[in-house]
Amino acid sequence: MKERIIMIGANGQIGSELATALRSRFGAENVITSDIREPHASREDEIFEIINVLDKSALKRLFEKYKPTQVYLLAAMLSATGEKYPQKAWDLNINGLLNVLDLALEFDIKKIFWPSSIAVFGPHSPKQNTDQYCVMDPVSIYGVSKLAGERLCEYYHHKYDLDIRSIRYPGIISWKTAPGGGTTDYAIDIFIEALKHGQYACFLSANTALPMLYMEDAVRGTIELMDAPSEQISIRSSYNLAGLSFTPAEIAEEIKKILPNFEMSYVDYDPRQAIADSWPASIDDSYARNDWSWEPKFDLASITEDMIANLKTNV
Ligand code: VAH
Repeated sequence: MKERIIMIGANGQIGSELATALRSRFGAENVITSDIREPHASREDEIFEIINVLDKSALKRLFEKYKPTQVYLLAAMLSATGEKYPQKAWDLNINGLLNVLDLALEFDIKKIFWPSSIAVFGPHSPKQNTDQYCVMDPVSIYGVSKLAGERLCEYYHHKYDLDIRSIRYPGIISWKTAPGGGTTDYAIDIFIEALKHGQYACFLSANTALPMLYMEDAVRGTIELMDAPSEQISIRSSYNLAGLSFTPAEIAEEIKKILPNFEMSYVDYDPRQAIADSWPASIDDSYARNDWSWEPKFDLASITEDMIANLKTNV
C-alpha cells in the first residue's frame, strides 16, 4: 500500500530535516508538511498546509483531505520556552498529542511518530548511562508533558493497538534550521558565534555534560525505528537514544582545533542551568540497539567539522 505521510510541526529544527528525508524516501507528493505558520522557504513540489494541532476539527479536515497512512507529530514547545509559558506548553504538548491519537483511531492511521526527550528524566534519575526504566522526576513542564505523553502513547498502544513509536531525543545539533528554545541550543549557538565573532558566552557552565545527537543520526535513527517490523518494537513509551555526551568545555576545545583563535566564556547565571543540571549526563540506549540495530555515526570531531564546514558558507 502506498504510504502517505502528514507531518505536523514541520517547520521546526527536526521536522524540517526529517521532512526532506521522508520526501526523498516516499516522494514529495506523498509527504504533506504542516505547521502553524508558513515555512521560510519551500520548493515547488512540496505540499504544505497551515494547521494548528490544537484545532481538532481543522486537523480532522486535513486527515479527510489527504487520508494519511502515517502521521509524524513534531509540534511542541521545548524546555526553555516552556518555562516562560507553562500552561501553553502543557496544552500544545499534551492536547496536541491527544488530538492526533484520537484522530489516528478514527482514521485507522497505520503508524505514528511522536518525539519524547531526555527531559523526562530528573534529579533522582541515574546521572550516568541513564537506563530505559528508572526513576523519572522531570523538573521542567516540557519534561512533565513528555513523560505524560509517553504514558498516553503506551496506553493507546495497549488499549487500541495503535502503532505509535517514539524516541527520547537528546539535544539535537544541526546547522540548517535554527533551534527552537531548548536548553541544549548552546551546542548550536556556539558554532554560529564562533564563526561570526570568534567568541561565545555560554549559558551553561563549563562542566555541564549532556547527551547529544547529530541531526543526520537523529533523522536516520527515526526512519530506522519507523521502518522496523512492529514485532521488534518492545518499547511503546519512548526509546532512549544516544549519540554522544560532552560538556561546553569539551566542544570549545574541539572548535579550537579548527578555529584556534576562538574564545569561550561563561555567563554568571542563566535559568537553563537548573534544567540542564536535572538531566542525565549520558544515556543507555541498549533497547534501541537490540530492538532495531540503532548505532550512531557522528562523534564530537566529525560533528564539529561538519558544522563549521556548512555554517562557514551560511552565516
Ligand atoms: C531542549 N532541545 O533543549 C530540546 C531537547 C533534550 C533537549 O529536548 O528542550
